[in-house]
Amino acid sequence: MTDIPRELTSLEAAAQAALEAAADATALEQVRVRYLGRKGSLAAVLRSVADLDPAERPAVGKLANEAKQRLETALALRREALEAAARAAALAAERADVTLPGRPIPMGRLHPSTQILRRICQIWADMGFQIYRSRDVETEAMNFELLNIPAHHPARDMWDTFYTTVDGVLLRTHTSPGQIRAMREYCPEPIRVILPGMCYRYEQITARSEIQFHQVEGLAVGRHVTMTELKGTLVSFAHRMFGAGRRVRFRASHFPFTEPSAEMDVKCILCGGTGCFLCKQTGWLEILGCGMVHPAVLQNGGYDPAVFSGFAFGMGPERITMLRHGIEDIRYFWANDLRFLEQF
Ligand code: 2NM
Repeated sequence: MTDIPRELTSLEAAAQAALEAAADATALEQVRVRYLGRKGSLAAVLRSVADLDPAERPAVGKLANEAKQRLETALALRREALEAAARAAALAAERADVTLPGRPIPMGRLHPSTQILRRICQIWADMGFQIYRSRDVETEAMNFELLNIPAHHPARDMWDTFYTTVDGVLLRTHTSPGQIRAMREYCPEPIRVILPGMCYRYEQITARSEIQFHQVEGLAVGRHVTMTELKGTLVSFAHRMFGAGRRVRFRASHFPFTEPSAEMDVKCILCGGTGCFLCKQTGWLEILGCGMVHPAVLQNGGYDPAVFSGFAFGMGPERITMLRHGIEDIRYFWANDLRFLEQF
């Protein structure tokens, strides 16, 4: 009698135990090579079947083949089980907890100058003023001569100017040249426009003066535009901008392009008028300049000053923002420091 059936039984038991013990695909492959591979233990047993007595061969061969079948089935099952476990582990590792709070994405925002500019424009638009845009690069004639500021006149000293390399071409020192362009475009129709935009001045940069800043200028021209309307319109603006109860006063002033000229103050928004550092103990804050358009300027815009009259005004959005928020240095506006910008 041959020992092969017993050998097969113990080999199969050992192989089954090894399969169960294999913890991953690599270990499983080692088990397969060792027991079921071409040079494995089972193959050796099968080869020895050939040496048996021919009468014994079929029955033993059948036993061996059945053992091989069972082991191959067990191997496939074990492989599947290991793969399923690996998949489950991977899924568990990648699992997203949808109940966790999201990561905050920092929000962008508009520059404080843009915010105030939009608010000012909205107020004037509500009052029926059309927004007119004009160029930053201007001619000397538009920026000065046509606004009643002749060359060599001492008034020129009010505007230190960036000139370009082209003779007679400069960066506008105020948005007023755009008013000449608006008048020439719409003359002889009545107009109500505001002109928001950047202005440039060749100055020492300090806490109180920058070389670039915004202006919003306004202009109304018609057959019967009066100083009373100028005052009423600007008081209405001040009430919309600073609150309906805000007290306002006008002081006489001087500009080359208006006559008479004035400046408008509002009661200090910090102390309410009792006096503080913001209003320099005066109780008032200067908000804008204004006046009746000079006849020479109306003429340059194409309007006959004997028939037409107009009022104009100009304000600085950065200055108003500084007053509103108690900002003590105008250089913050263009320094691009997020610690400043993120406060608005
Ligand atoms: C100001 C103050 C007073 C002004 C005048 C004109 C024009 F071109 F129509 F004559 N535009 N803007 C003006 C008047 C501007 O800024 C402080």
